[in-house]
Amino acid sequence: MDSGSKIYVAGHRGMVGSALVKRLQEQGYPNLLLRTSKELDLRRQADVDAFFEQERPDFVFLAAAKVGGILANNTYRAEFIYDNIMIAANVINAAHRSGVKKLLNLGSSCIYPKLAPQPMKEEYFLTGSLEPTNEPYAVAKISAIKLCRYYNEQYGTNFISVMPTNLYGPNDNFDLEHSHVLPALIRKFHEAKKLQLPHVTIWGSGTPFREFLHTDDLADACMYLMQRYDHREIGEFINIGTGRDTTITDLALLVKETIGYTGAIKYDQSKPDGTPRKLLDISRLQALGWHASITLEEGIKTVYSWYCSHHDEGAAVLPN
Ligand code: GFB
Repeated sequence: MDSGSKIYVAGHRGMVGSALVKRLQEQGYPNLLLRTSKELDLRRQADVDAFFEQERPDFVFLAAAKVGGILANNTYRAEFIYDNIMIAANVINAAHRSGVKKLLNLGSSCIYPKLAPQPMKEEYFLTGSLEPTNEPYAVAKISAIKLCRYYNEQYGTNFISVMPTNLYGPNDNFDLEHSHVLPALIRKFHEAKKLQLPHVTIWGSGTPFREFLHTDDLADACMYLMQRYDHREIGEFINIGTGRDTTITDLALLVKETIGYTGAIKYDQSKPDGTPRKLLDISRLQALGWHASITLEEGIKTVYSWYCSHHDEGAAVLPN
């Protein structure tokens, strides 16, 4: 990529896409091609083909997806598989047809078997059954990995896939039903503090482990890989994570402390736990010279400040 390259970021309004746009701009890539989902519905093949034919981007970051937390994944199962397969198939096929030089496809750590050994190495892919709560999303993401791989093999394209762990950052979804755990906890503890509620209820048992990566780190890793490595060096895909995880209870305690809430934590065990643990093995990424730099403590503080300035009337009031 050079400063004149035409770069399409699919999903630029989302949490990941917006972090990529910020990073691309910071690194001096002004020629960005951006379309909202209203302007271009990526599920419609003819529209996607016409867009690529007309615009002919040099590079593509495929960050568009229908995403959500455990309950959204488990509820809107048909939409999660259909929308995500259509988006991936249309963008990857159009990128090939229009001669895109390189494409980076964003997946998810839920592509691994539910009970994969920990930490999860890339070679554990497709060695066991998936976690049922996000099987539709995972199958779509697995299809996208395979599309990239087989287009590379048959057509000689250079499409790389990356599998990030659980992500958080600005522009996340803070809806209590549909969001992931971290934005949900930020909102729950913030509102409980403001309204002086006696307790906050979190879902499941609190015992599952999750690994969290800030989207600024993810964007940095994506740029690093896009600029330096092609699909032969990356292989079928590569993990992106921090190498550290935490239980949901410890995460809740950290958010509680960051926000300065003093009430109790209760558990709603009628909600699913999901997979017990999904820590990524990041040795391959480290061997390529990249590591995360934002700690979970710092990341939660900055996202909480972002939440307060975008979703709440009052400014962020962090305890000392
Ligand atoms: O982040 P999350 O929704 O998704 O939930 P997954 C992680 C864990 O946090 C689960 C618990 O064990 C939840 O039960 N949890 C506790 C909560 N309180 C809450 C809460 O208030 N809201 C939410 N949402 N969770 C998703 C997949 O799985 O991970 C997607 O469904 C995707 O497909 C994404 O792969 C990265 O980590 O379980």
